[in-house]
Amino acid sequence: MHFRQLRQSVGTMTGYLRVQRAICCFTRFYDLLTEERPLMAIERTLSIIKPDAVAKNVIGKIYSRFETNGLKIIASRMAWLSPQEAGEFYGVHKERPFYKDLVAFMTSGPVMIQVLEGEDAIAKNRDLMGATDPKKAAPGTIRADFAASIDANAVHGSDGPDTAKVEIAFFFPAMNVYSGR
Ligand code: IDP
Ligand code: MG
Repeated sequence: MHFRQLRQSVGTMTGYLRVQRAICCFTRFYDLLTEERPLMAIERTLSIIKPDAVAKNVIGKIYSRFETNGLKIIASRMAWLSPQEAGEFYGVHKERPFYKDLVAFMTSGPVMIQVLEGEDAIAKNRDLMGATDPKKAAPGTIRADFAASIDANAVHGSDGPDTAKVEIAFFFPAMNVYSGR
């Protein structure tokens, strides 16, 4: 074989290897892009620290539970609700026997209202809150630790995406205007 022929075939081999390496790189990059990852749903939910917990001076402790569990407080305000506000907010329970007591309790003192944001924020907040009746709430939940009864049960949390949207707009109407999501 002539020297020139040898150089040509070496050149062809090098080119072939380069193409192969490029294909390999592209395939790896494509795999990385299309790799199956769990869907991360960033949600927002409305939380209220009820008059009993505000009176117990545990706003900070409850906020700390949110923050250490990946929920960000992206809006907050303290308010003393009027019977109209509390009545409208809990309008879905209008026909329930406890509605009047619920409105009376929610207007018995100031509340702390916040929007929490994070991965699966709605369900995560409900998990952190515990069952409606603190006697049935799992140990370590907010209601198990800070609530005294089903009436005075420390916190409110939206129960689904639709209610979260309506409840956030109820207390923070501007968030609907400026929210990116
Ligand atoms: P939740 O706050 O766990 O979402 P809901 O069923 O939405 O519970 O009820 C709203 C609020 O009404 C409760 O947090 C609680 O304060 C009150 N409530 C619910 N069920 C009863 C009851 O059977 N007796 C007295 N109060 C109740
Ligand atoms: Mg509810």
